[in-house]
Amino acid sequence: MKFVSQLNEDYIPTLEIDKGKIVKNPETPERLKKVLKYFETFHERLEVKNYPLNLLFHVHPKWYVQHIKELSEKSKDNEYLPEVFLKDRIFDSGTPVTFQTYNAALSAVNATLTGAEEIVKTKENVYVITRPPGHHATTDFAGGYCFFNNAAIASTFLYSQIKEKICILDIDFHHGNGTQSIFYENPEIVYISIHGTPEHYFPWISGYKDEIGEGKGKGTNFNFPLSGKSSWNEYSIAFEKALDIITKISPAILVVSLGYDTHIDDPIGDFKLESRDFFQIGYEIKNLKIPTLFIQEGGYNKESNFEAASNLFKNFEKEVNLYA
Ligand code: OKP
Ligand code: ZN
Repeated sequence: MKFVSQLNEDYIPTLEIDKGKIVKNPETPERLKKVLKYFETFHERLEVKNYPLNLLFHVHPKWYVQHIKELSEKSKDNEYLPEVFLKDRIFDSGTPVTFQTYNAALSAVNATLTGAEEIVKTKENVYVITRPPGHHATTDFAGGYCFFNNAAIASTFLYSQIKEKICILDIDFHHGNGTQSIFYENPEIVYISIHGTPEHYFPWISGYKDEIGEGKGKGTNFNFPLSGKSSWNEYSIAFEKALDIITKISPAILVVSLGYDTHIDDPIGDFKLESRDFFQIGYEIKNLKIPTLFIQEGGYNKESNFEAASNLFKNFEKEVNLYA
């Protein structure tokens, strides 16, 4: 399969507030370098293209995009931590803005759209290795290290091209509150997420089971909140259910919001998935036999990110069931 990459190496946020203390921000280019190296060795790279801002405006209003640009410009000499969330349009204190934020977030969108265009043209699987991530960004709020919602922009673009159902499977440890909210009333783009329960984990505000969509989208949003410390035993039950939903819907394209922060060695996520569990994840997604666009979300340990990615894609690209 092909991959496209944009790590935005000049975008390095350093600050985050956690439990009242300034801590080191983990969302850095370093975290994905080993994953990228692995892909560079074995896979064909697509060059990132630039797309019109209009594709962004289908998800985020112009004023919000402009606002993120202005916040970045104002952060020329000083990384900026949001203070008044409704004014800053950033909903948490873990999402600082640097001078490079706007360009990086925009480049991540372009990388993602490059992958999306390729899958429309070829119906072949693509992996977009990029940052900053996107699934926490709503139409007009940044948060959780996310500014523009890469997966939502790609899915909106995909739907506009093929006019057939799209499913988004979000397997980052955190609930993709942004993606859910963007498609909450949209029956054509179905959101399915498995994550640490919002009772105990970021983003706190959504990800409950009873959030099923609204209006025409009622019944097309699916949340599987799990208790922290879940291992493959518990995780696999939710994962099977998620895959059953996808099989029933039979979308033309599957978008996977792919986070490796479900791995036991991740410093932020709390699940206990082992490296070998990612073999099974790869196998089962492969078994759906639906063209799949993988979009990078979280994963904050360089080594476990590599273990998870290499195992997942090794099996995604062949067909062996280690657990059978
Ligand atoms: C982004 B992604 C903030 C502590 C939590 C935010 C975590 C964002 C995860 N005070 N930080 O879904 O991996
Ligand atoms: Zn996450």
